[in-house]
Amino acid sequence: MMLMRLRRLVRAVSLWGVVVVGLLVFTSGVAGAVPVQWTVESGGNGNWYEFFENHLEWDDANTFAASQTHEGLPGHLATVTSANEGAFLISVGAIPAGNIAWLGAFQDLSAPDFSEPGEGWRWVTDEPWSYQNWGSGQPDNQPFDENFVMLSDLGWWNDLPAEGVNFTSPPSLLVEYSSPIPEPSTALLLGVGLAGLGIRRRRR
Ligand SMILES: [Ca+2]
Ligand SMILES: [Ca+2]
Repeated sequence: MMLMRLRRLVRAVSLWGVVVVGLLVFTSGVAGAVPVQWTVESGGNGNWYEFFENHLEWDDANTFAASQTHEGLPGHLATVTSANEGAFLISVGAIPAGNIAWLGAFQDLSAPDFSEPGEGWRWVTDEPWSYQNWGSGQPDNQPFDENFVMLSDLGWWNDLPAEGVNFTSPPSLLVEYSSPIPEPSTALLLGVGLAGLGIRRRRR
């Protein structure tokens, strides 16, 4: 009798264990989606992108993204630096329908070219600010302090305050995993070196 009761108890405990582990897996699964790669073979940059449902103010989202890694590559808030990159993100549904996500873009208020609402924008990776996909009427800096960029599920951008929509509702975030980008000076030296090699070859 005692033994049977004990067995029943063990079975009940292990069942609950399975349920609890299942719940833990489920809840942690909600926070991050599966990273998707924009492969070099398909014309991409080889980087990975992962949507996180975490709703954080921009600075905390930026810190969170930088703490993530995938396949040994460091994360950062995503930088959309070309129309092709933006189109790729839409094609794979990187931002689930009905969601918005922080990008790694901010307005440098001390930059020499700063002016509201459209100038002084920078990427967290120091990539050149040459491509933009602002939504209609954006950036507007309205009502004030909109110095960070969100990406919509449809691909357009909007400037928002660090605290998010209406200063109370932070977007989710999109992490990009990429190889560290070479310093411009290193890239330039490499380019000059390669050009020099080309000249020497041609002289032979
Ligand atoms: Ca602004
Ligand atoms: Ca705005």
